[in-house]
Amino acid sequence: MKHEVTERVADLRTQIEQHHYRYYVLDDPLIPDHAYDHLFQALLALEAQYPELVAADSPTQRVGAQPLAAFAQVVHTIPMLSLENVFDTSGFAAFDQRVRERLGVSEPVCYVAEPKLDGLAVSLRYEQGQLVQAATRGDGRRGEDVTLNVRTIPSVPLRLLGSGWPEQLEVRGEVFMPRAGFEQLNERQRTLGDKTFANPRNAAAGSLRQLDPGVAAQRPLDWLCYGFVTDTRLAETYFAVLQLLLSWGLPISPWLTQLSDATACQMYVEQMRARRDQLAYDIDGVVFKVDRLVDQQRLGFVARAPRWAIAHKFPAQEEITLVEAVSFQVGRTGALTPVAQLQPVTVAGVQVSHATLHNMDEIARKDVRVGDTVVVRRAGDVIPEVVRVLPQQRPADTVPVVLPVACPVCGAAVLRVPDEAVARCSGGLSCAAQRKQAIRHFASRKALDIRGLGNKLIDQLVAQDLVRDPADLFSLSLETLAGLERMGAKSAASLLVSLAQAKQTTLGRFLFALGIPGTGETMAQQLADQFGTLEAVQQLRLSDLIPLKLSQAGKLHQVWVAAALPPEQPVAELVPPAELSWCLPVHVRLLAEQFCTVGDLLAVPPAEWVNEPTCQVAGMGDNLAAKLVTFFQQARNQTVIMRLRQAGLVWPAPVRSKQAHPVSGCTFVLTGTLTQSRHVYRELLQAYGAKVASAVSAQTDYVVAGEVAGSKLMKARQLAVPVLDEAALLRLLDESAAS
Ligand code: 9MJ
Repeated sequence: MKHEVTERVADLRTQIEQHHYRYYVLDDPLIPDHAYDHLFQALLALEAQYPELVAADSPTQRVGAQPLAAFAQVVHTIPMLSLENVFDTSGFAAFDQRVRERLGVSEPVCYVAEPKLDGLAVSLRYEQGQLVQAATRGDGRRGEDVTLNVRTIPSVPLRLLGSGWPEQLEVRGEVFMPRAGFEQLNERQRTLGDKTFANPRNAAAGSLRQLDPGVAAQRPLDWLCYGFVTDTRLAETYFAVLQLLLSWGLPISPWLTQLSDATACQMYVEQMRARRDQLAYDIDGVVFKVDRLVDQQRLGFVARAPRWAIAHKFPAQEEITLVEAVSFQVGRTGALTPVAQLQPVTVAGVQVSHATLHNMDEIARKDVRVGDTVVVRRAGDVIPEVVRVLPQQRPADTVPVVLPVACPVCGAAVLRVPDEAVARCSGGLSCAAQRKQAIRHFASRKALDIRGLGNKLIDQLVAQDLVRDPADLFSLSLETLAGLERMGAKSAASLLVSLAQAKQTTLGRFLFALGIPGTGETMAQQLADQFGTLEAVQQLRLSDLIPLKLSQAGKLHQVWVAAALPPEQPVAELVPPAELSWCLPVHVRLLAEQFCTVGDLLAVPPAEWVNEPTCQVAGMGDNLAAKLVTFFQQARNQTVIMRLRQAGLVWPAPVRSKQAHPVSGCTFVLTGTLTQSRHVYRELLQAYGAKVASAVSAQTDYVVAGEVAGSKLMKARQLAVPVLDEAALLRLLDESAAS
């Protein structure tokens, strides 16, 4: 019996470790979360029953140690190195030159590239495959023993998987906190009234240096491995060793790439720079390492850095400057956004003189005042934002920011919806700011793409009251246009041509162009795909979009019965009961669609309250559904839509053959440089009923790879997902269309 239990425990541990690896290291789970939880609970139960079977490397033993009084010191047998930095192509070229001179070669050297994580370097020692010690870098020679905290990081294996690992293995890597986890952690800290962290790096450092591993376990830490110290040579190249480490359960960067020369390295820098903001975590550059390990050995070290590696640093994304004033911008839906006017400063290579403060709640939370010194952050094309105030540098005469009572553009009252962070101008389309924004949006590239209708022109058209809503654009005459400032007869004529061209559109673009609050490009396209016609979308009822679950309806029923409401009271006037936190005004509206009065509502048994939902839109929350339905119910919007159709806006009828197409329902991932923009391929594939995903997983049916495809191609090969080039993709679509 005991023998059977021991075997069962061992079997559960192996299964759990495998699934853990698929989930945390490969990002590609095989089983749903609840199935994993089930295995975990089974192991916990057995270990509770047979405590003598509990082992330190059991997946149940990540947390549980008592807090420490202090960290022990660890002397690194081989010092932990840092990296030399370069900041531009010429810096890298000089490095490459030095490498080749030292190696005495004239041909190009192969490098391996990976993003440079902005976290804390750690060294992990495995003996006989068991994690025995984890230490911080410290000063490179001595660090702190953070084993108990590192054990709580889910992507750190407590014992190595597979076989072939050396008995003594030391691996090195970076512990970091993904941005989303950092935001959540700060949110939690704020709610608890605890100290928040300035950035993910500080949060990771603070978490790793927690004396209580129970606290560290609550922190969303992750890590990636990029180094190793062994007695024996595991493979010929750094790249091959890292693949081995991955097979033993140690996570490596999905962007790890072998590059054949310095030119390829520079292309990699540009690619990562462009991708920087899409990654889930902060990086501050890329790292290049000479791939061949014998070459690394020959190159050796200088002081505290290897001669075979270099960090190509990106420009900093955060700078410090002064808030000179705060003004308010009015957006398309009337939202007032506070904007800080800054003393100009260069951030990540671009001059910044304005930064968003998001809304009044954010201003209060960050306690930003005019006259403050602040940290501004600019990431890619995103609008720069004020991250935080430096309170020590606050002068005595700072001025708090107050929300204006009247719209700075049209003077209408500014209203704040309770429970919403935004304040809005109540002027609607009579507010020139809202009109301008609505028309800009309508004409924008992803909407109707009206070429030649720039912002200056829109400002004039609105200011002179020539255009009050998007439909007015289509009745502009050549004379009117030619009479405007900086418009000749020629540009006026060409704008009319653009307007005529823009009338041929797609339903997805049209829905997006309408500017339905909360409905972006993807949602608009999804609505078009799912419902096929404008009429179908216009006629949607809340109950078509949100199925109110019977259990929810039952709870509402109980609460309202208990409240003994008068039967003649209209359902639309009921207030969501405070004790049901999920219940929002939208749920009341949902019921009001079907029941007029409280009497009608309570007369029906709960099981019959709600029709089976006819449709649900993936990714559409209750509030968005409510905004969509409200939009189409408003008379003003109905009129604009009618006038646009009268002006001749048309789109192709829905393709009904979608279901029949063999790629319909397949998931594609596009990677590498394609000859046409990804946008074009995405629309094409979607038109055939296929989905386009951003990450490769076991659910991916095809990967379409262009030039310089990187980690996604690698992952596709790992998972044996079919890879197509562009020609093969077009053949697949054509052949199947013909058959
Ligand atoms: C980071 N921070 O991502 C190294 N690093 O290699 C990578 N750091 C490194 N490699 C040798 N990817 C010393 C430090």
